[in-house]
Amino acid sequence: MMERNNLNDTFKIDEMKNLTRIIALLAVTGAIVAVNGCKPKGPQEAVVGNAAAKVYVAPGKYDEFYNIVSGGFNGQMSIYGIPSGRLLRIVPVFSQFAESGYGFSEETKPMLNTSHGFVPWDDLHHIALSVTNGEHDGRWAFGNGNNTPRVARVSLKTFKTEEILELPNSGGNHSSPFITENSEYIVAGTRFSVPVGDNRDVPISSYKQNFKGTISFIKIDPASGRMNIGFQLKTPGVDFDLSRAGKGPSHGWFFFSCYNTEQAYTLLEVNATQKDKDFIMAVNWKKAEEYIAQGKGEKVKAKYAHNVLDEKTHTATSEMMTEVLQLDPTVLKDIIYFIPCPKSPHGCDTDPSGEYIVASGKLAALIPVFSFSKIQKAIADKDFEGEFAGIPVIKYESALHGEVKKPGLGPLHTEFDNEGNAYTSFFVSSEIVKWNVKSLEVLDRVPTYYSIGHLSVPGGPTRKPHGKYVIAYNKITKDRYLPTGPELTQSAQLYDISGDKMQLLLDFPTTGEPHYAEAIPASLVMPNSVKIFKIEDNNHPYAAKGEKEAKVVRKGNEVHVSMTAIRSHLVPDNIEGIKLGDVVYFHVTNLEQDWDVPHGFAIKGAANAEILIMPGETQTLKWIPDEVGVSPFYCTDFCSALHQEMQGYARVSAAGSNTPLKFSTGVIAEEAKSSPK
Ligand SMILES: [Cu+2]
Repeated sequence: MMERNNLNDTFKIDEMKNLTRIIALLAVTGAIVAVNGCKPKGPQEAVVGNAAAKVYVAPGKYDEFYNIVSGGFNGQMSIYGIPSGRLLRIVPVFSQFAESGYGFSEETKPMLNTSHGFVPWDDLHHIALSVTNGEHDGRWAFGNGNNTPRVARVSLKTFKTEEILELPNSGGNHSSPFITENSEYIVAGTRFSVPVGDNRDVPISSYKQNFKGTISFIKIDPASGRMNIGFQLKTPGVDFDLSRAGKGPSHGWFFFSCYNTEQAYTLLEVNATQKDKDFIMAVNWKKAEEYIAQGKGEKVKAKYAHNVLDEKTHTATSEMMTEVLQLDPTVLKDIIYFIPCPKSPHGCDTDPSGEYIVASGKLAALIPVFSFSKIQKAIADKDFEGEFAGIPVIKYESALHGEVKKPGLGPLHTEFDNEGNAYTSFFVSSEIVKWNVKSLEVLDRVPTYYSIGHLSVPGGPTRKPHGKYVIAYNKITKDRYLPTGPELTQSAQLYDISGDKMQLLLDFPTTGEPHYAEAIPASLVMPNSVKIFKIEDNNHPYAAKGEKEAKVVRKGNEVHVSMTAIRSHLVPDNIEGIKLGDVVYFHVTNLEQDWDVPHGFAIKGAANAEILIMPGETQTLKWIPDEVGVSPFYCTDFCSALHQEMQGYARVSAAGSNTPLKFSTGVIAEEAKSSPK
């Protein structure tokens, strides 16, 4: 009854209007999809002239850009070539990936460890590529885990996940992993505010008193890329959505969009859309660094996992961290400021000059563009309209460069080209709108099929966009592809932006649900791509760096097989003396030192995925035999003409048996020689 009364209280007449508008917007979305769905004429006409030639990458030729795309609920990143839209690789990050054994092999399991134990899945929404002087440097791709708050670092040399850092005091990691101009920090802002500290068993209705947000500033080691939490800012309880670092003149600042400044804790679709304006939060992180240097940070107990892959042992380790440094901006008043922003803002993007901050209110009929220099002046003049939960609120007009009027419905995200133009995605009206950042004039619009979320211009978030294309990442693909049952493929669309008018070139399907993506010139990544791991550098404790080092060793009930793989045999390929009750570890070293010759390994009855072993690498598959007999094992990755011969047998005897431990390859036993034909 209490809940019902509260709900009734919120349904005042003018709020009902808001609700009606939201429902109307949603209805429009549906209508657009339905209308477009019935009129294939539109989409067909959208592709004209030389579109095919512009995306055609001839056999044997390379694409111009790597497109690094989040996989959303598949917890992975995928790598596409642009302009062809060809899928080149799926990089497992937060989710187990049976195809390569990521999260299944003993070496990679620690990568998915968290304060909650082993968590084999997450929701990866955003990509941030490392930058130097605000420009892509081709070193790392960072990704966020939205559900169990985590940030990952993927090497662009190996396309492997090298590090995952969990975030304490966070309810969900959405406004992440955006990056500062010289990759000093990536940030992680909590989507859901939650009770933090020692007092966490509180009524949900005590949101205003007890729920807090945090913004984590994760420091990046410039040489190794290693992450650690530099500090956390405690913030009022709201929802943080997206963010961007300042650059150029605004370097040292970070901007976050916040919604639910109503501080609602139920039925947010109504209760968090009451106010005409929410906030952009401006953070002076250089000032925060000063306070940390002055010892003003408070050490707070926390529990979070820090997982790192060692490139010499090819093995990840997981360390549980126990404290974090926090600053309280309601006490240290000159760290953060709120700027009013209509309405339920989503994207918050800084232009290449660093002067303009574009905030896109999902429910707003305009796009406000804020001026960094005006924000600075307003702060200097204390031009505030008051405070929100102890944080100064700058007057809207004082921070505003101007508004893009009637740009479309449901603005979400903005990227930039190198000619002063912005490209904003509109979810509700399902289109990309091009406008000029200084004049705020709308220049062009193209439909997307259908309902675009994020978009990406190569280099769009950097100081020097590469331009040329904009890629739309869409939420719905009805009528675009051959149907595959109730679930359809997710989709991206490529547009040429080199002329005055945008031109649709290509649809290409994506894996998972793409959210944000970045694209980087192939020339910045391709020359550094690792071809093999040097076998002499392999420090894995169970590596067999030559066939002579292959062995089987019993340690109590553990049996460790140090196995080698090279075209086209495994050493050893006959193993006896394993007993029921044993735990068997196959440590397989790939002896190849040639590009693109992985071997795989699987054994019948293992409750596990295959392992895929790159040249020079060692990977371990754990097997607990559950029956007496002989189990075949084999190479799973087609490696040579005699790949099908790359196989062997493991004999499992009863628990109490006295079968001796032995192993071999190429040995014909005496009894086999003498047995009758
Ligand atoms: Cu093989």
